[in-house]
Amino acid sequence: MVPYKPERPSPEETTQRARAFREHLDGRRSVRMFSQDPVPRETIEEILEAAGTAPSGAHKQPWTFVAIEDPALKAQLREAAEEQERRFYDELAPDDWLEDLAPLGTDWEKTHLTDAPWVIVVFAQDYAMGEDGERAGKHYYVNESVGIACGFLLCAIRQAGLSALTHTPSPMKFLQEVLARPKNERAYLVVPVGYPAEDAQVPDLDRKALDDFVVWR
Ligand code: IYR
Repeated sequence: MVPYKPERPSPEETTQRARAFREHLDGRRSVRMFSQDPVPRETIEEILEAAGTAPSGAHKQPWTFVAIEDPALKAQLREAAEEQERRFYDELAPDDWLEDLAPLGTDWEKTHLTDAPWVIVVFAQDYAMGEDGERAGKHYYVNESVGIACGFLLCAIRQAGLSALTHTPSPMKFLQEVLARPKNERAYLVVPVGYPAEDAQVPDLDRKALDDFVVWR
């Protein structure tokens, strides 16, 4: 154990700071239309380091982030994703799911995978793997841990002044193959990162009011 002495703002200051952060986060929108303008690798490194500060079960940090800028690999990813998505929209998705997606204007086409300068693919490690490729230890609360790390990732992207999309192509198995990830890793989330396109549009949606999602006791 080591001492922990973070700064200690006054109670009033905690409100101000919480409000400022809330307002900043409230301006975040998921973006599906990206500019091809470049984003420095250094920015992505900082964003990934921020994600890596997330808490995790038994501090096992059970995540791998694959940061892709190679246009050929992004194109390969897009082609594979669109193949899955075509099947999803044409065959697999039940009608009520398609109805729920209609206001978002999504379809099988995934231009963000080639337009965004970076595509981060997040993998969850269901167990630890040794150098020899054999199971080497347990991981705990993997979904919770990786989910929190993705939350940190999205906050860091917002703080950098960039935009992202949380894309979950379904099924996601192809990502493990295209990106040649080991067998202990399971694709969790695809996050294109960049500037929004000049003419980007987002759905006109509201967020739940506090009273609609909080219970005070
Ligand atoms: N994976 C599909 C469908 C999709 C599902 C949900 I739930 C969304 O919020 C958005 C899309 C796609 O990416 O288009």
